[in-house]
Amino acid sequence: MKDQILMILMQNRERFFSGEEISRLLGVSRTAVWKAVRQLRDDGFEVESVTSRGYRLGRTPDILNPSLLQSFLKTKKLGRKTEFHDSIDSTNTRAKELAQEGAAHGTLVAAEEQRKGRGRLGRSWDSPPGMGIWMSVILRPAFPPRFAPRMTALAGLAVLDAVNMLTGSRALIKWPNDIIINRKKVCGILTEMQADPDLIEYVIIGIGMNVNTPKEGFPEELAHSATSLLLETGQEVNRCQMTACILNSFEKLYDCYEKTTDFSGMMERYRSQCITLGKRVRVVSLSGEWEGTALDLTEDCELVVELEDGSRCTVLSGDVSVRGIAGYL
Ligand code: BT5
Repeated sequence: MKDQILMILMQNRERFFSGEEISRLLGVSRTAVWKAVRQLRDDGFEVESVTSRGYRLGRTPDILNPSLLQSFLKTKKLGRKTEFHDSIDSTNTRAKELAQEGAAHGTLVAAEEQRKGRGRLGRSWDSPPGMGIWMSVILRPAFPPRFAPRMTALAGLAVLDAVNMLTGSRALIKWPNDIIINRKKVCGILTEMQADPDLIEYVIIGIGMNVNTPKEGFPEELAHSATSLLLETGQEVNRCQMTACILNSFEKLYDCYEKTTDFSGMMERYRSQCITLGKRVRVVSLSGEWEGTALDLTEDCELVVELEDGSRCTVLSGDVSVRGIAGYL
């Protein structure tokens, strides 16, 4: 009921809504409405109340709240079913469980904190409470498994759009899954999939974004390579609004791609926003390390690297880390 009242107030921010109207709409008593409003205030929502006019929503706190998220969403499916946690081991792990139980396309799992946030290739992802977006979306695409890396690319472009829209900052992509502002990592994407040889059962897109993390919020070992939107822009960003903005943009790109199955336009955009291209890189894989120049990306989002002897190889995102010669970039 608290969430239903929040939804009503969110959708009518410009006007007062009387207790009587709310109680009639929801079929509950005036006292129940009053109690729920008190709970909202306890949660940090500013609810003005004026005698004979009613309630109006003021400042909203930066908490992960399903109604708050819904009020910012413009999607049909992404984020319309949600599971929110105060603390969880990993939203990707939970999303996988839900997908195996049959959860619908677009289901979102998000958490205030992850205790065992995961990166690629067994690495960990630092996910402190209340500062970032730690979320996973379940997708059920109808295209073959070899196109799954395109989902990481679409998610990356969606993150760039959302960052630009809400902060005005220009972020870039470090192939295959890092989002960079001012040469530091602000966001990472972890794509996991369950598939038969020619059919995807589900894809999980995990997105970790440092939003309001202060300098001291990062562990020592990330101090030089990680950043947050707050540190780069000086502005706090509402995490529900940013989550919705990413999902709004992602769904647009995803639906367009699914309808046309033409990736060329998106690929052009990806190439133009990818800082890896043209750089000297060190490729680190299970079979060894080698250096070369990142030349291009294939239509399947593999990196084309020119080696010292002039030969070329393509590198698959799932198998390797790519580092700049002089450090992280
Ligand atoms: C990634 O892996 O960048 C993918 C991160 C995906 C995290 C999301 S959060 C929601 C969902 N649930 C999960 O459990 N995971 C996903 P990778 O490219 O392997 O980068 C990992 C490396 O990034 C680490 O080894 C650190 O060096 C660095 N790192 C760890 N935490 C970071 C942070 N909060 N900000 C910036 N860099 C970080």
